[in-house]
Amino acid sequence: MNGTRGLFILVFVLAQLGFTAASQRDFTKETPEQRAKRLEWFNEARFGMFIHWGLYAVPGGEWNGKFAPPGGGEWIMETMKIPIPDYAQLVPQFNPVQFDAHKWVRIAKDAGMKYIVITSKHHDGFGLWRSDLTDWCIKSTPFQRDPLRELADACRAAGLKLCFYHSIMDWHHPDYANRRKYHHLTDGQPDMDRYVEYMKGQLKELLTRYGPIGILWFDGEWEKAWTHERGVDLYNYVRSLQPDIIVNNRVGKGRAGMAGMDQGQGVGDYGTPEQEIPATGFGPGVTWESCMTMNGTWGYRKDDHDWKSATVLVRNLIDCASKGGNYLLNVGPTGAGLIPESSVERLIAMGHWMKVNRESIYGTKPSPFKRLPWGRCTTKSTGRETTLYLHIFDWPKDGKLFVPGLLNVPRRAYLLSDTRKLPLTAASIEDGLVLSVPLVTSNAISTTVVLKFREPLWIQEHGLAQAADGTIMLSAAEATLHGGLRLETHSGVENIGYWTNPQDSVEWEFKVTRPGRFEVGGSFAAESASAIEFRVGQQTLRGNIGPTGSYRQFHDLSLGVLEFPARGKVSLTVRGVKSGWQPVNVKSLSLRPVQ
Ligand code: H79
Repeated sequence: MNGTRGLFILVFVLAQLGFTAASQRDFTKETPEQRAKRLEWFNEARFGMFIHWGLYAVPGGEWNGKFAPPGGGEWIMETMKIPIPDYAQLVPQFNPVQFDAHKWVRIAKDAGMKYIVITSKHHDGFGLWRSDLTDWCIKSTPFQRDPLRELADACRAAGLKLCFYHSIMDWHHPDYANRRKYHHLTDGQPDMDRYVEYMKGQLKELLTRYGPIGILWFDGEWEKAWTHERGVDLYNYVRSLQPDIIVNNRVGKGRAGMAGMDQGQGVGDYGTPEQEIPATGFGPGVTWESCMTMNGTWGYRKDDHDWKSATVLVRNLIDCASKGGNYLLNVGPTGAGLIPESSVERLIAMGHWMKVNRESIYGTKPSPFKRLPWGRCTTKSTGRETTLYLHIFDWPKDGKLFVPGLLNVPRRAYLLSDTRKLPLTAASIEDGLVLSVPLVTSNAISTTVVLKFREPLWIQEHGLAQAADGTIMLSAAEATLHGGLRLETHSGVENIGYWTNPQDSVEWEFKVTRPGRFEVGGSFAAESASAIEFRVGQQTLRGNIGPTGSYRQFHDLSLGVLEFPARGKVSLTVRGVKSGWQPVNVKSLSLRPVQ
């Protein structure tokens, strides 16, 4: 054999080996047990802090004396169409000397948060760490420190997991394929492969310098520049550097809108609803985390004073836990390095609540109930014992808390806030449990009642029933949806949407105890006039809807009368009327007795 040829073959074989060694492990293929073990800490944590911090904190939403449109905190470069040289003027202004990693971590920990996700790089491409691969990072600012190192040290000392948010979309790098027109970049064509090499190089820095990282939280994956194949490759790359790391689903292309869950071909470990909490959980094995701002903006915005109350924030956390998800709550520190006081106040209030109620959040499993009229439920089980944590948002004025459908009598019942665990009286009635609780509660945000059982839970929900005045309220969340219909949530309000096919139908089951004639009303939104049809047994009723202005503007309408002649279970179905059908959103129906 010719020597040169032998050498050629050897090099070729080695190159092949090198190639397979680099890409051989497919981390998307692991057993459910391996996956569950890797995600264990995350599923127990339930509560994390999101931190959006970067150059954009300096303008705080204001550019050349004008405030950016809503969202223009971290998005200010894009919404104000700021060319790179102008945006780069922020670099010498970024000097957050008041930044104190221990203080930030203390604020998170005292609130009850178990992990921190900070923007190593947001869409503007600017790195918060001292990268060797670009000058477009913190080493070019007067702030000659490394905030990620300081946070990594502070997190380790406090026992919190540090995680990185990393934007795939990059408005600064010339090789990112979907270049911004307003940058007027002329230096050749973007080369996405080269960009990915750069991004991997940066991720390697992030995953080898700061110890174990809990999560890589990708974002900005929705543009054409990014593909499923690139997503799978990046997922495997990140896990090859830290095999135990958790990667969100925005590494790939599977995410369906702001609801954040994968549809079709997805990659990544968990779903990422943004600014919304799913109407229901997704069953065992589906992991998710709702991320949300405290006001209306992720990055610091000095003119955004639209803060959610501590009550809403705590109830959101409970809501997520009751559906088996995590709550990732955002803060946007200032250009001086401070978490805004309004955020700190709210986190302190959440911490006070968590101090008493932590046991009802961490490591809990979702609610076994479909609906509870006064709040939410989380559960735990250890050995033979099952615990229900009832989270009471609306305290019963008569001191009687009814748990509909719960047929066991608990071995013990007490208030979680009661250090003496004085027993509450519990009594079974026909279709549920009645607990005697104090007439007033000491915690108006949410009070937790603990129920302990030795035997398996016996829950039989009867569905909806008539209220004292005979009315039957049917909410979107309680409907069974047939076809392509979906339950959506906007600003905490749930409605049935995606009703683009009149053949799709909505069904409610309920119990009639006082028969009679009922006026059918409802809350609907439609862009154009439409018609729907109600069916109960042999009866039908047609109703005309809208237009109401938009799909978000709900009007209360009265549509006619239906009769429920006998006591018993009733199934009511709503369908579109084929001729003249236009999509309709439905928030609720009401059935009121007519005399
Ligand atoms: O990092 C946070 C956001 O900056 C990012 N994801 C969270 C976690 C995000 N990217 N896109 N979106 C959120 C939704 C898109 C919003 C937009 Fe707009 C509507 C982009 C342009 C119009 C909001 C409003 C941003 C600018 C104006």
